[in-house]
Amino acid sequence: MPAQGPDKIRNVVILGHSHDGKTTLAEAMLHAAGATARVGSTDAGTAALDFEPEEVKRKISINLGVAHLEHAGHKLNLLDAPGFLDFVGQVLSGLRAAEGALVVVSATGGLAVGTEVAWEHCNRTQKPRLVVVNKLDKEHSDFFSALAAMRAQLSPRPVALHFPIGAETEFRGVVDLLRQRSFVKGPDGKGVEGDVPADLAGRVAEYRAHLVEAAAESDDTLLEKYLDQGGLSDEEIEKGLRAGILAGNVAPVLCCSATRMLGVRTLLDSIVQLLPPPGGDPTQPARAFVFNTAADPFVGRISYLKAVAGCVRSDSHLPNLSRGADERVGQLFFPRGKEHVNTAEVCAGDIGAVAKLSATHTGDTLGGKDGGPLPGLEIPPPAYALAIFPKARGDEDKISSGLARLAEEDPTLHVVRNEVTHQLLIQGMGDVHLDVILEKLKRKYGVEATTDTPRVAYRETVSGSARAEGRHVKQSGGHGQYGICVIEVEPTARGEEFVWEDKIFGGSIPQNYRASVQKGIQDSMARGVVAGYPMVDVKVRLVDGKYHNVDSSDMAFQIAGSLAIRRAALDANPIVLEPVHEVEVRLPERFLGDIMSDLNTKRGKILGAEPTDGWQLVRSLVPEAELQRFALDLRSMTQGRGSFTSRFSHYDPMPPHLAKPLIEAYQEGHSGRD
Ligand SMILES: Nc1nc2c(ncn2[C@@H]2O[C@H](COP(=O)(O)OP(=O)(O)O)[C@@H](O)[C@H]2O)c(=O)[nH]1
Ligand SMILES: [Mg+2]
Repeated sequence: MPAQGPDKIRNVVILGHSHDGKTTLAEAMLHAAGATARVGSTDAGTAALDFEPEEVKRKISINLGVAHLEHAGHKLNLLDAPGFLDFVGQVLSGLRAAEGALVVVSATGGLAVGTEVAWEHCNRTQKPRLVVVNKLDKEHSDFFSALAAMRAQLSPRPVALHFPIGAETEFRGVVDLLRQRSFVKGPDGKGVEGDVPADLAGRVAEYRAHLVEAAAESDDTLLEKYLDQGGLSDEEIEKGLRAGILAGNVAPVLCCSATRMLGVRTLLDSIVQLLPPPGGDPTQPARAFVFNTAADPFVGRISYLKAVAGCVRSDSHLPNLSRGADERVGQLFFPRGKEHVNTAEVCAGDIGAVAKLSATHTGDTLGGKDGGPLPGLEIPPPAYALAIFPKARGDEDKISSGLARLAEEDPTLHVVRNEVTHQLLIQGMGDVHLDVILEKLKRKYGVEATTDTPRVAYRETVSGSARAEGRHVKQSGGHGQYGICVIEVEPTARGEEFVWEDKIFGGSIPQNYRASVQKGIQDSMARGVVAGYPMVDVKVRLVDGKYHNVDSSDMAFQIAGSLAIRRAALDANPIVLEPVHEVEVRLPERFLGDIMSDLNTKRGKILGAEPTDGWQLVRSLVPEAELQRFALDLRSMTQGRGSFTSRFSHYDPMPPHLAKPLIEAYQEGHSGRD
């Protein structure tokens, strides 16, 4: 493909509800433009864009599919995003690289959650968009009710640009309301352009009037002219539409059937005609943004980049401004699914990819005259976590290194070790996300793992005071062991961790052995005394003891200290402290009652609820133990519309009826220890 200026490029992210036909439509566009020899099918597992085994198996897109085609003298880069909510990270990557969005909607149902979510993504990122109503070949499909449902609930309000032909009987093609021409499939399968069918003329005129009105409203001078003269020229309508789309006030709606390849060329025309070009100056020094990464076990990392200025050249060096490193750029290519079309350069506005960058990650900026890096990607915080264990002993290192590689390609995956529970945790967007991670771990890095609900990092403390003796005396022959200490414990203020008081008068324990007692106590507390969790917020007073000239030792006093703290703590009303999170839930108003009662059963405290245009923001404090499945519960409760963030707030005493079993179970397991 010849080098093209930015005005001849369109970068389009394809968004929408899962299963509404995004990937199939992208495949249809690639084939219609002659970029692929046959139409890939997601059902048969032959889609160029869904080529990873995890995608083929589930028949869903997981990764952002990137492919290019040429149409009407323009280069189109298609970014096929997954509709499944767990893979929002890939949607954000696609949004970042595209100037325009194509929202795919099925003509067979009401307004789907995924459509609403896609709409919000576009609104938030101010993305000009086209909507395409797909599956019009299906029985019971209905373009007009799909349009009405969108017009009733979405803002900016969608307006028809296409009118379906034969929608009631057999979908055959479309009328372009702007050009007032019809496009149907002829007997030889080729597209045939013609006049508006006479029987549709009345309704076509009615829908065209809406379109003209929407175009006129985008611009004051156009509106004036429209009101004065009662109409606009075709050029003015197109100009008005483009302005309205760019400003986010108009969203034109097209029709198609991806599987029948109907309406696909007119869709390509509209993308070229109505969505904005990327901009960028090819004569400036090269500068590129890395919007996505794929980990390939054979090729290594593949970085997807968008040139924002100049031309990035194969076999060159560019500074990575985000990491302050020099990066060697090898062979550049234009991806078409897993197929790579090599290129010598990727120029301003265009999208390309390169393998084996050494220091560069998703969100990084390469090169550029103005020094600083572009803002990185905004990645939502993880919502769901699992503890991960190797199936085979000794695979710990393989798991860690495999996960580290997977986290490089997926910024929504976090791998952390919990310092209190010592568990390795994987955190992500939902259960399917983490499921896919396990599968990739096995396929790409040959290591099998199991998962479990993470242990909660409880703490323990005392709520009363007590006095106890720790006695470690063994003097039967040889060098004996002798250490006796008496301590008193009481709670401190929350957060003080540990307070040590030496109240020994005289020399019942010499100075150096007092330090041994303290060490024994603190080591025990770190390991857990009553329930196996670190003991905190305890004041320990050393009040008395005994030593022996010959048999006493550092170790004997350490053991005495640990015995003393265990006895004292058990007598001082031990309690378990649990981590409490501040949780902020955002959800549509109609779910407010449901979320309140759910948070109630989760022992949550509601701090407040704030309405913001149809949505509610509910703030609450919820124990971590109750939050482990919250992402899944919230999703099913709100059909995926709700989202939440949570962050650690503080530790609170756990209710005794929940703490008691933890303490008893631990004591049973450790009763023989001293
Ligand atoms: N009848 C019909 N089925 C379609 C059409 N487009 C997609 N499908 C089917 O819808 C299902 C989901 O398609 P896919 O492209 O994977 O959806 P995505 O999740 O939005 O990418 C598959 O079974 C497709 O064959 C269409 O225009 N007509
Ligand atoms: Mg898909």
